[in-house]
Amino acid sequence: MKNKNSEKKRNRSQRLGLAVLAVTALLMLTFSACSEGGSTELENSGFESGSGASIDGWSQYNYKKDYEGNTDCTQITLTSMEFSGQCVRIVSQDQNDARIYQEIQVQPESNYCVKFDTLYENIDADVPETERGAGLNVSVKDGLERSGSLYGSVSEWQTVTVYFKTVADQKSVELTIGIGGYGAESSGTAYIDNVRIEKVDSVPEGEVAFSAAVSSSGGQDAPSASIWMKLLFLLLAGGVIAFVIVVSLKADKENAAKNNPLSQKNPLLNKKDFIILIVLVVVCSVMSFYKLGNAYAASSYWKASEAGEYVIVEFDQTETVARTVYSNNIPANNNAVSYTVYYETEDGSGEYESVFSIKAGAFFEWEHVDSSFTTRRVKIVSTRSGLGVNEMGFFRKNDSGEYEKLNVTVAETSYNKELNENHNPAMLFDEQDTVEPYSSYMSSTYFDEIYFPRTAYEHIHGYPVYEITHPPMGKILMSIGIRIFGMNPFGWRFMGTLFGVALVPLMYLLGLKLFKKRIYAFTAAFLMMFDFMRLAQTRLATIDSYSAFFILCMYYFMYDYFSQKSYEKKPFWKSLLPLLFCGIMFGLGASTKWVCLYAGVGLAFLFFLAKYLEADDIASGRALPANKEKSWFTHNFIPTCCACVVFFIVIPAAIYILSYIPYMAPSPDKSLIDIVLDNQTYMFNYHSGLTEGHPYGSAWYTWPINMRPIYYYSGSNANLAEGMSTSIVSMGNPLIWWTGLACIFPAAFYAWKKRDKGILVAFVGYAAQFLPWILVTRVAFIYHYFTAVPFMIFMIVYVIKNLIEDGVISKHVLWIYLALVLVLFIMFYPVLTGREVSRSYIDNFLRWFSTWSF
Ligand SMILES: [Ca+2]
Ligand SMILES: [Ca+2]
Repeated sequence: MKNKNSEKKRNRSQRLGLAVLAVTALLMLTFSACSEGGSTELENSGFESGSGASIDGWSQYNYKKDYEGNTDCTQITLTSMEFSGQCVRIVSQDQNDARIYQEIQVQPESNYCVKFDTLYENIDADVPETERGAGLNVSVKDGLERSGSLYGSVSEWQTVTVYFKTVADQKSVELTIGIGGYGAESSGTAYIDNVRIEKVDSVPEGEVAFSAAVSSSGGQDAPSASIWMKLLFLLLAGGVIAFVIVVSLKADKENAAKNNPLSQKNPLLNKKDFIILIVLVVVCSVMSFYKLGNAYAASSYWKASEAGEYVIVEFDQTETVARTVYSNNIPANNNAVSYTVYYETEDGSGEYESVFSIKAGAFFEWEHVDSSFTTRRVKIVSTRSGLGVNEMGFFRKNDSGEYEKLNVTVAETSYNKELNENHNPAMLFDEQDTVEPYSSYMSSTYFDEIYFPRTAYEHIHGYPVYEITHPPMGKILMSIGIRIFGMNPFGWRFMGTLFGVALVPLMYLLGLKLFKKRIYAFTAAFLMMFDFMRLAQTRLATIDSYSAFFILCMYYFMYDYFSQKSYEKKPFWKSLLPLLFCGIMFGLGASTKWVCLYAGVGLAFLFFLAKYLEADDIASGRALPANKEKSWFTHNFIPTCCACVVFFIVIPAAIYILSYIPYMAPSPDKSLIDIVLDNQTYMFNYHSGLTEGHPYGSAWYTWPINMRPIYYYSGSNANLAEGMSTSIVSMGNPLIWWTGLACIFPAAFYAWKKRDKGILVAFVGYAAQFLPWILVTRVAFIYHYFTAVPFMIFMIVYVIKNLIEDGVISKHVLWIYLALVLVLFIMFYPVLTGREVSRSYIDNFLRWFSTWSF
């Protein structure tokens, strides 16, 4: 009776929740209807209200600050000028996209005239005309077009007039004025005052109106999920919660009625298990580490400290250079030319002619330039400070068209010994054996490796931190591999691949607890091992490998707590051990990636459900606590909850805060707590504003069906023979993912029918890792499903186990299924690991759908 009542209560509260949502939606609709047709009045158009960096009515966009954490480049502040009281001043020392903006109401398909007064200085003054950014301009936020640009300086206040045209259905725009534009950064100073906007019937002859159309995906704050998505989330999450509660209650009751033990016994590992584990780890390691990346790379670099530093190198004789390659270290925080490469002309005049220039470019990625020149001497001259270049190499082409590396000798440098070694231009030519004419994932970073290994490297050296959109733990772990193997592709990928391998024995161990039989534990580990995404995702040096591992560990320990009765443990503290380990894993996970916080919701649910079931056991007389005289509530529940505060809040918070230690070296003036708090604010804003589309982005509901694999690497600079191809793509093994999708309801059916508590942990894990994405409106990728995959695999194994035990299928079916999974894995292995295969093989055998582009 008691349970029915609590269910009724729950239903009531759910209904209440829905009613509140419905009323809120209605209010929002009414409100938006009222606000239609508002004025185009600008608030604080003369900038008289506000002071310093807080400008009433206006928001600021500052690319370098918002996305790179660089607060030094640009200042946007109010200042007083004789012209007309206060005005806004934008100062960008370096190339940036920095603007102020304000939302205004507009009418669709109308013309608007914007006027403002301005005084500006040195806009892109030192930048060659062809490399100038957007200059001082007017646009709308996320707009596809902008007004004309102003460059240089003026000595008197000017009034600028521009026009724009709204498009169909456009009811509001965010009007922006500033220096630079998206992908067109500029530097300089601008004073802006008295912004006026009015609707005009037509654009005067000779004037051009830019379109106010915005990119469809926008870059504004992410819209919240639609009401339908919220309802769907509530329905699915509520369904899983209700299901897990009901099944676990029934399981305990019926087990007690049958005099079965209420605590699940974990099988002990024996020699056979160890042999299986060793074989799994060896096989998985071989295929995961095979050709992971070169264990060498050029890493000693030249970073000019000012313009005019140079190095001259000499070939053994006059040569015709056909290809020049170079690899950059940490890019400068601007995209301007940092070095110019010259060659000595052959006329004996000793004069040099420029061939190409080097800009910021990608981190540890070999780039090539195919400008041909004939010379004996090459001179590289810095044009500004900031960019480190690891190494440079030259190739000639022989008669059969192959590249041959040219021997170079450093003839002369501007090296000033008082500067540190990184400023020695000769470092550009000290690792010539790493120089290769072609580049591939074996020698260069690919996909998001420009972020994570770079930051791991920065942590090691105490440099300013670049990748700050996730907490530091993943990069700290990655840096261990770099410390062991050096700053090279193998080094920066090693730890992630190792954690990816560790997922396999972990699946075996948790599988053994869940299913009690070796064969099913093996099946779970086998499916994990031969899932495509495990391989592709953990060979790439991002941080998803770590978060997947920690999440699985959390559930591994919480399973013990959920499936065993703490009141049966003697002494009491032993019952707390799984919680302690779970909490540590939670701390490590949360300080790697916020996605692990979803797991925390699942863990909390399992914990409180376990405690509720224990309370129910005792209230209903199903079980007696270890010490009858002491009440369960005061001697078990309260102390356990206190311990959980330590395990799930204090310890994780300590791990989380300490993980920021690598941030301290580059910011010696800031306290660790300030560093942590600043980064939390930044991450929150970043993730809630991340709505830009991405060609390989995909919606949550397409993940289980494997619709949109993400293409990481296409081998564009590799040395491919005619008709050959090399790719790295992250996707699921269709035979695992599709089977998994098909197994969710059968697994629920069996869990219900057999009153099976253990598998409920997999349902909670799957729901906690997958369902939150329904509410997430930022761009997401198929790899966000990765942390849910282990739980889906457990559901597959659970269904197979029950089908076999019920005599529906024989074990042969299982072996055939595993064999087919393996066959698919072997077929796809080349495109998961960047092996060279013929294009026609990929097109004919692997691209089953047009959305599978690789
Ligand atoms: Ca003013
Ligand atoms: Ca070097």
